Amino acid sequence: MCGTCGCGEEDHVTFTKPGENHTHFDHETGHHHSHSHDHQHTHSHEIQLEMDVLSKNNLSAERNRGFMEALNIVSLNMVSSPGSGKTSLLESTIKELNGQKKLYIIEGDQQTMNDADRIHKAGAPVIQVNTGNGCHLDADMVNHALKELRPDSDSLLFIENVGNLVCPSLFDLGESKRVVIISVTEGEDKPIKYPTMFETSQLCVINKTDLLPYVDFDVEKTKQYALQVNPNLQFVELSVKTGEGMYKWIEWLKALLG
Ligand SMILES: Nc1nc2c(ncn2[C@@H]2O[C@H](COP(=O)(O)OP(=O)(O)OP(=O)(O)O)[C@@H](O)[C@H]2O)c(=O)[nH]1
Ligand SMILES: [Mg+2]
Repeated sequence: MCGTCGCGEEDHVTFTKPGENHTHFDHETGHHHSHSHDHQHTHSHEIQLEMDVLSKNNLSAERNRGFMEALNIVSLNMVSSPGSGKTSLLESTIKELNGQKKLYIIEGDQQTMNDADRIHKAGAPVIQVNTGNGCHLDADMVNHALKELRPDSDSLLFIENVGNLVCPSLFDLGESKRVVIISVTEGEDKPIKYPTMFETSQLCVINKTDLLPYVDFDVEKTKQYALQVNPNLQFVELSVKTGEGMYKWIEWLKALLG
């Protein structure tokens, strides 16, 4: 199991491109802990284990960062609670940026090929990482996915993390920027309840604004809460469904790409 966030960890994580058989990544050589788990850890052992897991992840993340910098690949780690609209946003982005930039997608979910199939249909190269019981992607998984995906230089890589507002925030994947998505059905206090995700992101996308007339969600209050935990956070409000505000997201992406 993962000593940092407490999520269960499968011996094998799978990597699958739409229409192909999946490949395995043996965590014995990557993320797996080799010591026995008798569930008698003392508190100090747990802290040590957490530091080991995170420092090992940070080393792998730096390898990913170096690899992508060398190829001039801009990468975005898309994090949110389940169902905020990450895949929907990526489907629309693929259509909006059609032909202007080479896009690649890594999809993280515990199970299913659903999101990879959606992205494949939208027209971008994609690989699905199924994390089993794991509740976040880690840098080794992204490293392996990059080797399978083989992105071209000067491209844009989106990494859709497992839907979870807590654990993915601890794991640097080597990304250029982190984007947190919150939808208006989630409640405006999420940034102060789950501050790490908002602290470690550079952009906050507020999605599903088409639903604002039907829910009690104060956009300005949400921004204030988010700015309390991260005064430098930028915001884009949009509705993937209606397309309202999508141009602001595309402008942000284009500014990032330079
Ligand atoms: N009303 C409305 N619904 C939306 C919008 N964007 C996405 N949805 C819906 O929200 C649901 C979840 O969207 P997804 O794109 O699958 O969300 P996700 O964040 O990728 O979900 P996970 O990968 O499971 O974490 C779907 O039913 C979408 O159609 C939006 O702007 N407005
Ligand atoms: Mg998704």
